Amino acid sequence: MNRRNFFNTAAVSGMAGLSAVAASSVSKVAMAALPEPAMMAHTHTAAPLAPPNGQPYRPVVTLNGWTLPWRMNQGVKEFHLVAEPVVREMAPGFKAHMWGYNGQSPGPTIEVVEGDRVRIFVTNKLPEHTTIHWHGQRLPNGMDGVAGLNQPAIPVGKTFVYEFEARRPGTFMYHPHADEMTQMAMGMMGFWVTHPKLDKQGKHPQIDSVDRDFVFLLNAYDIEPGSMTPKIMTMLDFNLWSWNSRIFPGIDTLNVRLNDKVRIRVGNLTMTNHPIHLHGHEFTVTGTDGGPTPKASRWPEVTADMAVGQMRQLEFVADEEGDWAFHCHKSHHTMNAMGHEVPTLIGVDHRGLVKKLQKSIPDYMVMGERGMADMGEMEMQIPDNTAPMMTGKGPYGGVEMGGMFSMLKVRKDQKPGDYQDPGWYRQPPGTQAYEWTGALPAMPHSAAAPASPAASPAPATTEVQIRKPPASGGGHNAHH
Ligand SMILES: [Cu+2]
Repeated sequence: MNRRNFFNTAAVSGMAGLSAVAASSVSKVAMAALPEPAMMAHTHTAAPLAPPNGQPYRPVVTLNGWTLPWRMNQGVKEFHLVAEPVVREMAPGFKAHMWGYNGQSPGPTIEVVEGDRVRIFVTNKLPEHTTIHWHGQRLPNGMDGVAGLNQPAIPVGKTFVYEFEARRPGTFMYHPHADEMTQMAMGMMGFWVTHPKLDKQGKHPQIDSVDRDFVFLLNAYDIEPGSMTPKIMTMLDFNLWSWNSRIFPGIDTLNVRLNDKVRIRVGNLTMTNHPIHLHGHEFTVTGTDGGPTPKASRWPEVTADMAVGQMRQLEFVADEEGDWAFHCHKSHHTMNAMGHEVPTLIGVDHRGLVKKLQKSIPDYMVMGERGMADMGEMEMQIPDNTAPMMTGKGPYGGVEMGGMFSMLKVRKDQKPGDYQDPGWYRQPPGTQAYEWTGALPAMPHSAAAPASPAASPAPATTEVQIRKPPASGGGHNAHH
């Protein structure tokens, strides 16, 4: 990494401290013509960046991210992205060596208005060439960013300029289209929002104005427990499922005021689909990467599938107070680094088996015979610099979640424009599930499954299948 001189410039209001950086490898002459690249040194959710010039709009909030400031140059919005190695803290105490933009992975969100002329300087500080593809945008063919097809790749140390008009409003993504497999596996991606031009009444026929507008990307990494660098050859077997390169409990919550109209824009740059599920409310999908959906085509949902390479824009009125889970519905995606070679052991009687098993699998230990909830409680020994599989504490105990999980927090007294976490919700008395302490009717007993292995020894006919983990360690068998 290049040595840097950090110095503070204007702070984005509230939570985000913003620092600009002058890189020693870029000469002063070059810097005079280029907009200074804004850098971000931390992973907090930055307060929305109110547009200092150009057309007005309600800015978005990037979960555990920030919006890239621009410079107006004779009517053109100029941005400067720096592609470079970064260290991203994925959860408190867990850092990953990634590639990204302007100090973070994902890169900063770019926000413009329909009709804006946009110029983006892209400086390549990676150890290999790169480009940027502006996923979903209408633009001249030579600005589309596919290396070899639309342009020569940006060599190491060079700066290229992309320039086009933001022709249609919508939600877009950006990512390299050069050695994509490596560069996206390493975390190079970002969001782009083009706000609509409004009519004289301040309205758009298909795009409603909202009180809160959140954006984040779905991404996935394969980082061996104890190591810090994502493996780039992985196609399916990722072990870290993240939102904006953060994993629960490292993902900030989405904090809103009761009865706010809320929009959440979610882009999927992983290699599998993610059914994103919201508790307590119904939403409609109001837009895709192709633009706003016709109003007559919208229906209520509580789960929307985000297919690979897609963006979905969800909208709802947050009219139920509380802390509502918001997560991917694939249960393996709400877990952190885990071994995939673990057989299902619920109901298996381990007595007498462990010693025999340890002859062929020396580090074998009993796990999972009562389900996997023990994992959330157990203080298991894990390698340095990794994340526990299921973790996160709520006000009533372990949440037993990891990965793609956060919460929508709806509060009556959340101030307009305040995005701070209000803390845990206190349910009004009499509105929480409670223990029944009265008499119970006789429980009919299923013959098939003993309730607990300790209470009923396994019958002699039980077949036990144990699969031996691969000798190599198989990549990420963290929990043996
Ligand atoms: Cu998922």
